[in-house]
Amino acid sequence: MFYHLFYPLSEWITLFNVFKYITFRMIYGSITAFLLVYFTMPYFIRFMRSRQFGQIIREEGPAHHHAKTGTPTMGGVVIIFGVTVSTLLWCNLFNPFVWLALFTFLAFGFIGFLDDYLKLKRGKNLGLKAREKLILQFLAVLIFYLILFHILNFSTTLNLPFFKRIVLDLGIFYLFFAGIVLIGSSNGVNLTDGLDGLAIVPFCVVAGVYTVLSYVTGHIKFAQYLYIPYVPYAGELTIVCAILGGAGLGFLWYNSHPAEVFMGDVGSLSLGGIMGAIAVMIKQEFLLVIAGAVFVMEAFSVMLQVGYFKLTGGKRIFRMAPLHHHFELKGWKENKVVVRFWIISIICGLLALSTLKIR
Ligand code: 57M
Repeated sequence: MFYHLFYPLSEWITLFNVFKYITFRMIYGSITAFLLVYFTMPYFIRFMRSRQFGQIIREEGPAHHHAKTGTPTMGGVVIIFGVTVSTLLWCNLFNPFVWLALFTFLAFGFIGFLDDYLKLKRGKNLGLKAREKLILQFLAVLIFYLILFHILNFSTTLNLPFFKRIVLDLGIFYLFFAGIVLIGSSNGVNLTDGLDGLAIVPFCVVAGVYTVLSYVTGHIKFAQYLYIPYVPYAGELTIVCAILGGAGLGFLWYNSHPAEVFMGDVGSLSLGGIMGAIAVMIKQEFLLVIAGAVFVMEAFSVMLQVGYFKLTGGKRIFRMAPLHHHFELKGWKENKVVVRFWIISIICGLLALSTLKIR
């Protein structure tokens, strides 16, 4: 909104020319999102406590997790509020990618909200069934795919890191590829969100990496110089990624150990979903695997554990899945696990950015 309100006035007030620049709006969008979450969250926490809407802890969890019973959850509602308001304030609202990213964010957030609400209503950690969640997620992906490829006529060619000359055209199969990216990243964040601050910092790292990737992808000279596909609408996603990072830091203020609030599935699914959508829209899906390696590790640890458990009639590879619980049961304190996973995510974020020069 500010872009549409103030930039046209730059003819009379030169200062307002700054509203044209993505870098300016990226910084202030991020700060706006941080402040919106920072100032709103205490009221949300108070509201959830007054209604006794607290987390129900799973039985099979590590013993010390039971001390967290009753911690307010669904803090993702405040993240969604901060991101949505900040995006509407600072982005160019004529950019279709901004609306498509917001749609994905809210669609996955709605699925997570349903899951959280059912858990609270039933008083058990039993929300949507895995199958129901997957069907709803795929429905959201289908709408995302139809808008992106059939209304916006987006290219179905796939861009690979390191190999600038290889271009694969997936055609209709991009629907399934997009499904893997969006549902994979959404569930990856969801599974990772099992310790205080564990999911939100790696998410902020990925948001930072994709802030840079969106900027260079939407800038024709940088895209040509780096041999990456130039995507005209991608530039505004720089601001959306920075806003996501700012909102994430606002949430971290309250989710850091000992957490005063959990994000809930409404937060984890929406954050993972929008990040997957942005990766598809700027044609940098594979770098999500590198930058989001913590989420990939956690999801794979579950797949390996559950698969091996079923194959061997109850044997385990890890002491417990996801991976963060394995280290907890090995005797690492919660904060030790969390900070070490943060370090890994920062290194992986830097590696992801380095691939831009290795092509
Ligand atoms: C998502 N949710 C946390 C909170 C958060 C197949 C199986 C691996 C699935 C998996 C599962 O159910 N995962 C669900 C993880 C939960 O957090 C809530 O969920 C939201 C995110 N979706 O926002 O609302 C618990 O995590 C803890 N937490 C914190 N701080 C935070 O900031 O301490 C969360 C955020 C919260 C709180 O205790 O209650 C979760 O872990 O459920 N299942 C599991 O992850 C279980 N693992 C398991 O069953 N492993 C078996 C299987 C694979 C054979 C095995 O390895 O033998 C673990 N779940 C829990 N504790 N709660 C077991 C340990």
